[in-house]
Amino acid sequence: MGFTIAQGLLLVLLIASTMAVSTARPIGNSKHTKTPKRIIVGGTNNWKYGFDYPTWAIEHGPFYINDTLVFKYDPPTNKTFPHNVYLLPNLDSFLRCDFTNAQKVANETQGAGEGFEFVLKKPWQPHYFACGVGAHCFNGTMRFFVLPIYHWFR
Ligand SMILES: *[C@@H]1O[C@H](CO)[C@@H](O)[C@H](O)[C@H]1NC(C)=O
Ligand SMILES: *[C@@H]1O[C@H](CO)[C@@H](O)[C@H](O)[C@H]1NC(C)=O
Ligand SMILES: *[C@@H]1O[C@H](CO)[C@@H](O)[C@H](O)[C@H]1NC(C)=O
Ligand SMILES: *[C@@H]1O[C@H](CO)[C@@H](O)[C@H](O)[C@H]1NC(C)=O
Ligand SMILES: [Cu+2]
Repeated sequence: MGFTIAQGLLLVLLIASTMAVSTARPIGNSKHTKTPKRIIVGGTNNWKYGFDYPTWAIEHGPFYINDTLVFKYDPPTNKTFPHNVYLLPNLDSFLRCDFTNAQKVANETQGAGEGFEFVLKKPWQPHYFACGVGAHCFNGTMRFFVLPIYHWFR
């Protein structure tokens, strides 16, 4: 499969993000409890076009089993783009933003208010999140990858 330079860079970032699991969290740091966390995707940026979610995911990972990812986005109006949330089936579809066989987990209105909550239940399974609207995934960097791990790897 032919990779572009951008796709190659993304792959390097993904590998770096999984390796960060072993280096980013010093053992014995008392700040790290076992209570699942509620994490707003993008922080105060919420879920929007053009924010760098791949980097956000690296900087805020690793993510743990039972942590909740919260996607916040306004319902579509005349002035705002709609957004939604899909899970892409594999790394290749993620790199190409190919929504064939993707699973829509939140529609255009579910990000309103407290946001759409996705609980990370499946250990060691890569989750490829992306927005399925227009070019939001490919050109708007509305995509990221998480690999939920168990707390005792902390
Ligand atoms: C995750 O939450 C479920 C339901 O509350 C619980 O049964 C399970 O033990 C939790 N898993 C971990 C790894 O904490
Ligand atoms: C949005 O667009 C519709 C149709 O173009 C219009 O009727 C409505 O007044 C607009 N709403 C706002 C808040 O601008
Ligand atoms: C989005 O999903 C919610 C919850 O399933 C549903 O109530 C709502 O009608 C849906 N909205 C659209 C625009 O499909
Ligand atoms: C993304 O942007 C590039 C360059 O502006 C453009 O050529 C391409 O068609 C866009 N991709 C999509 C899926 O719209
Ligand atoms: Cu979007």
